Amino acid sequence: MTEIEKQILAQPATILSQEQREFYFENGYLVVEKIVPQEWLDRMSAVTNEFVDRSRSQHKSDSVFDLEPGHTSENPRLRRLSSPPEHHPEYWAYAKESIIADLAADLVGPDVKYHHSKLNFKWAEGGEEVKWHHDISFWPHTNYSPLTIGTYFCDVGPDQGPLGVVPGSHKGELYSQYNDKGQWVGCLADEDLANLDMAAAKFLTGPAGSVTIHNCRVIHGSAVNHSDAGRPLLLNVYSAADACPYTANPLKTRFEGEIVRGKAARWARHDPRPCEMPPDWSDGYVSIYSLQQEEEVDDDQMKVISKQMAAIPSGTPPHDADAVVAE
Ligand SMILES: O=C(O)CCC(=O)C(=O)O
Repeated sequence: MTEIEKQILAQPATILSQEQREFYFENGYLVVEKIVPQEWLDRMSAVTNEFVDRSRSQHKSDSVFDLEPGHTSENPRLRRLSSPPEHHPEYWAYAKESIIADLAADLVGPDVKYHHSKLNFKWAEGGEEVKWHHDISFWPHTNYSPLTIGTYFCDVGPDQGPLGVVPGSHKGELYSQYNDKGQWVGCLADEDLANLDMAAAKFLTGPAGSVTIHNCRVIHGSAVNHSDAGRPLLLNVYSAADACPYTANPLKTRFEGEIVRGKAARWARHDPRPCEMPPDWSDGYVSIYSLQQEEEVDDDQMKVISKQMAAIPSGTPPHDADAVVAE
């Protein structure tokens, strides 16, 4: 166990047992079943249904709605709602006020910073796969505390494309997510996967209200949803307050950098292990799906996306500005 992990464990937890915290440090992931109160699930499902309805008038993916091929107004098929808190206060209330921010504090320490969110739908009968990847090289930070907390709104079984993780891979190598032509593809190469023990992957199923937690280095992905039930998974990303991003957030939000538990950091913590840099997405980003599937994004689409991103205010500074002024 690292010194930082020991320090985190020495602080009292709000929700998790010491055993669960140790399991996360050892394996890089955790599932906590049925932890989200029904009231929150109802609120999240209600607002999500509104967005599915809104997507009916959408014909191309943009920086809000990422559409699966085959999406129509009669039969909406969303891959992702990007940055949900940017589009509805209910999602931000969930990210900030619910127990998921407490879960983050149990695992990164009492001072917790928000980074971004996304809602991956994995629609019934064909919802797209997510290829095996590390998150952190999409949004590098000065240390590897960032983690993603996924909330299952519905029961998720093995045929619905549950989130899959490779236990312990957060301690291993960070593999390149560029192809041999130097293009960012946002997933590991087949040659690298062939050298990993992919048979050890665990698929995180659970009843509605369960959460999945995975560290930003852990190799993870999910299969096509072949079942007749969707798999909406709301993913919220937090870090320790002393982890500072040094690239543009692909899912830009005014809430980036907000301290959701505890206090801001005066000092940034730097992990000596290097991190691969992503392309510069400050002008526009669609989603991991369109990158991994190597989909064409036309110029008109890109113009819309750039305009949408430019309209979002930047997040708060990631340092303790008030404390500096007070000195
Ligand atoms: O939705 C999933 O199954 C995986 C999502 C994921 O890894 C991502 O969006 O980065």
